[in-house]
Amino acid sequence: MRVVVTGGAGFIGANFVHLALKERPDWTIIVIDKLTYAGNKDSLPDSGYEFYKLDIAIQNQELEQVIKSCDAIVHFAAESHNDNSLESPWPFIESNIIGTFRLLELARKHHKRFHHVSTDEVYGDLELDSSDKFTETTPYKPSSPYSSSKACSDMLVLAWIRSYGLDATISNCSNNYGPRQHVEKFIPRQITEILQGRQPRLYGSGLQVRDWIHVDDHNSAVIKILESSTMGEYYLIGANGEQTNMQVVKKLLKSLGKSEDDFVHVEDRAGHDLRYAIDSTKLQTTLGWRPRYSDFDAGLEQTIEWYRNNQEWWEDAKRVTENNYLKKGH
Ligand code: NAD
Ligand code: TDX
Repeated sequence: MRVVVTGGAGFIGANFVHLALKERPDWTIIVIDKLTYAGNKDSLPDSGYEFYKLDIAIQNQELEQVIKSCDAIVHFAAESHNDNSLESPWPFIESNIIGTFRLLELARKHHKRFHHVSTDEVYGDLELDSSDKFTETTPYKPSSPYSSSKACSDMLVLAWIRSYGLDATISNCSNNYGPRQHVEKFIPRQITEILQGRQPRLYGSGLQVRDWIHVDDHNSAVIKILESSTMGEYYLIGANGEQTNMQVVKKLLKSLGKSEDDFVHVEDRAGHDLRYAIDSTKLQTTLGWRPRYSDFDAGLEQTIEWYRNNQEWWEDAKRVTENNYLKKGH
C-alpha cells in the first residue's frame, strides 16, 4: 500500500512514519509537508520514505501527482496550537479548512481512501466536577479558532462521504504526548523550561484537565482504522489519561529533581477549555484496539528522557518560542 502522510514532519505525523516503517514494512510511505515552523525534517527517520515539500492549501500539479500515485491518505497536516490561533487565526483557516478541502477534492477525483485526523476539541469542554466523557454522538461546540477550524474540516469530510461516496473515515483524539512534540506545547514546554533552569508556567488556576494519550497509541489506532474500518465510520481515540495541568507539572518537577511547588501561574488563555475526556468504547469494541501505554507516569518518564537526550532537536525552536511567549507576557 502506498500511503501519503500529510504533515509527516510534525509531531504526530513523524511519529506515525517511525511506527509505520517499523510495523508495516510492506507499506510505501510518502510524506507531504509544508515545513512550517512546526515541521522539522529531523523528526523523520533518515531514510525509507519519499518526501515532498508541498502546501496542501495551494492547488498544484505536483500535489495532484503525488495523490494520484497513492492508495491511501492519512491527513495530519494542520496548524495545531490554540495559543497561535488566538493571536493569528488566518493560517488555521487556510491550512485546516482550505487545505482539507483541496485534499478531499483530489481524493474524490482519484478515488483514494482518506483518513482524517481530528481532535476532541471540536466538542468544546466538559465541566471540571463531572464524570461525563465525549462520545461519537456529542454535539460539536468548538471554543477557539483552532478547534473551530478542525470542526469545519470534519464537516467537510462528512459531506464528501455522504454526497460523493468518498471512502473516508474520521478520528478525534485527545491530547498527545511523547517524543518530537514542538516545545510550544504544554508538556515539552515545561520539561524544557525545567531543563533550562526556569519555572514551569501554568495558565490560570492550573486545574484544567486534559486526557493524555501517548502518540504511539494514537497512531496505532489510526493504523487500525485505516486497515479495518468501513467507509464513513467515525471514532474517538483516548486512553483514560485524565490529569490536571498542575498534576502534570508536579510530576515533571519531581521527576527532574525539583521541588513540586517550583512553578508559577501566568495569565490564563482566552476561552480556555476546562476539561476534555474521551470514551473510546466504540474503537475498542468494534476494532479491538487497545492502548499500549496504560501507565501515564512511565510514558512521561520516557518523554522526559527523550528531551534530555535530544537538546539539539529543540533548542533553536525553544529560543523562538519563548521569545514569542515573552511578548505575550508569559
Ligand atoms: P504539528 O503542528 O506538530 O504538525 C503539523 C504539521 O503539519 C507540521 O509539520 C506542518 O509543517 C504541517 N503543515 C501545516 N500546514 C500545512 C500545509 N498547509 N501544508 C502541508 N503541511 C502543513 O501538529 P500535531 O500535533 O502533529 O498534530 C497533527 C494533527 O493531529 C493535526 O491535524 C491536529 O489537529 C491533530 N491532533 C493533534 C493532537 C495533539 O495533541 N497534538 C490531538 C488530537 C488531534
Ligand atoms: O505553558 C503552558 N501552560 C499551560 O498551563 C501551555 C503551553 C499550556 N498550558 C495549558 C493549556 C491547556 O489546558 O496546558 C494544557 C495543554 O495545552 P496545549 O499543549 O496548548 O494543548 P491543548 O490546547 O489542550 O491542545 C492540544 O490537544 C488537542 C493540541 O495542541 C491540539 O493540537 C490538539 O487538538
